[in-house]
Amino acid sequence: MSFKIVADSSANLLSLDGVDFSSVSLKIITQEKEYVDNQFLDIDRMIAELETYKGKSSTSCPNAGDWMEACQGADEIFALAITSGLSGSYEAALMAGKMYQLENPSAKVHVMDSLSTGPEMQLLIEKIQELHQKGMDFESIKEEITLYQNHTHLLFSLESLKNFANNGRVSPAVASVAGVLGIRIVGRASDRGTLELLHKCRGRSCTMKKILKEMKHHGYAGGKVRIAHCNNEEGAKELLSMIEQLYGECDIQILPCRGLCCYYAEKGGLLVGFED
Ligand code: X90
Repeated sequence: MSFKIVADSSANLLSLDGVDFSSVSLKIITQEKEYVDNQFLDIDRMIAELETYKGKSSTSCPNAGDWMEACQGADEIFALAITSGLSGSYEAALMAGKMYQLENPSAKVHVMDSLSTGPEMQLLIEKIQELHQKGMDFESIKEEITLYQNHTHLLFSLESLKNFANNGRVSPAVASVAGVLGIRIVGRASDRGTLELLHKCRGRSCTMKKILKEMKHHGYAGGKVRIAHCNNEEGAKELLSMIEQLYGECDIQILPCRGLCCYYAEKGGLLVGFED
């Protein structure tokens, strides 16, 4: 039985040690070029080019064919997509799952709407891997991961919602709040998988305090934390040390955002996935 985890590139993971894994690329599109969010994407260059680019830009999700291709050859597949509240990726993955099972009647496919993205997806993926490595069977992993998903959360701090607004993924009124120079937005992935704004902050110390406050409020008690950042390793490290000051040594990892998350989170953005 070959087991595989497949996730779209919003999870910021290109590979995983010890389990068969494929990333399915989203794309960032300008009138001049297309950035495919895969291992070849030079993210710093994309950010620099987008900074000087004055035209329209958008993103597109993988189609069912892209998801199908990533599943090829596997008998048991867990497929995780960015929230269906903001993207069509989950719908495409669902369709691919059905098609794959028609072509491979003995295959098992479980498609998940992460209702989130980035580091919260990473937590789900790591848990699936852990359960599989413990020897748990497909159906039991499915049950466990559904329960686990109720205990993971995503918070974020963003300096701008420009790309969200330009692509109609938040209202212009909401975006204008974040558009004020020096104002950062702290928010969360809502239970429906949409952007929920919680605080407006001026300066880094306020941002960090609000993130910590929201983590506590949502039940954080020293569990796993995954922090993804767009060109803001310093901020991620500061948050890590503040968490450890409060909770002692925890299982925390920092990783850079890949293309899709960087496009929306923009320079300075932090995404924090954690367990309650
Ligand atoms: O289908 C597409 O074109 C992709 C659209 C993706 C839009 C959302 C990207 C989010 C990236 C930014 C901060 C976290 C927000 C989480 C809300 C659930 C990361």
